[in-house]
Amino acid sequence: MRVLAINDLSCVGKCSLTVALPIISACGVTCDVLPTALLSTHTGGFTNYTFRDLTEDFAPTLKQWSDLRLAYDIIYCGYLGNAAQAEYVEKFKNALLKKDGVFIVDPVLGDNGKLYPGFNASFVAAMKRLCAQADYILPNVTEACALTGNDFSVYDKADSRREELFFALLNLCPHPVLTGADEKDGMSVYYAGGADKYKKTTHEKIDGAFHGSGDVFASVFTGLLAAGKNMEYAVKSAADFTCRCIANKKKSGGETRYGLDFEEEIPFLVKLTEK
Ligand code: PXL
Repeated sequence: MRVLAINDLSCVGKCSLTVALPIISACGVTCDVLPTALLSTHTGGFTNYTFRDLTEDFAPTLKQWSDLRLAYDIIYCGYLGNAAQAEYVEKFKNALLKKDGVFIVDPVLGDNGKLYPGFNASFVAAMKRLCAQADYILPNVTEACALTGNDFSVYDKADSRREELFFALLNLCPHPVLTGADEKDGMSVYYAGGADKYKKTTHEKIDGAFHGSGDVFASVFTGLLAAGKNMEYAVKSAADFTCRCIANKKKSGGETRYGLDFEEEIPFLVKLTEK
């Protein structure tokens, strides 16, 4: 199994590729990377970070990889450096994803009702077009609202409207996985799909904003699918794993902007791949 992870390289702060690479590798799968941008830290909770857009490397990279006849079982795309990269990602997918390969898009756009720095409506539109090409999309509630043109303040904490939001995502992609739904009895993930159906898995709610949680979830989900697990197992296990990492972070009391300490849970992840 061979995965291509398309995401930024934030040197400090444990998100994107610094999470995807170790986690997908721990699932026993080759993980190649296409960095979309190089940042000194991620953009959440830090100031004065550097940002180097790597779009100009995309065309020659695709040329070389096509010449090498690389072929991927899974392409997993996360944070993009600009809207134009979305079209390039589609080209990578068309050229390098195996015929029966799986395309996963984590539409990294924002959190807590706000878009991340540098993103605007045309960036959201480009990400939406990419989501329409995907087999699985993994938005949080903020991203789901942005993609479906819904108002976050209406859907945040409105447990009864989650179902509506999930079905709106189903118009975009056959297998949406809606993460980080903050509900009365815990944090839920909505998934599955099918005409008028959804399933959900609910985990303990831990107060606080934990940076990089979405990337940990998406990486475990991708790694477990690549390891041959089914979607339901991958969703539930990714939620379990992320929840354990969040609990550890809460306990250690470290600054949340430095990301989750997923490393100590790697042995647990390896066990999840063996079940
Ligand atoms: O975790 C999402 C993410 C990924 N990459 C960069 C980010 C963020 C969120 O802030 O800034 C560069």
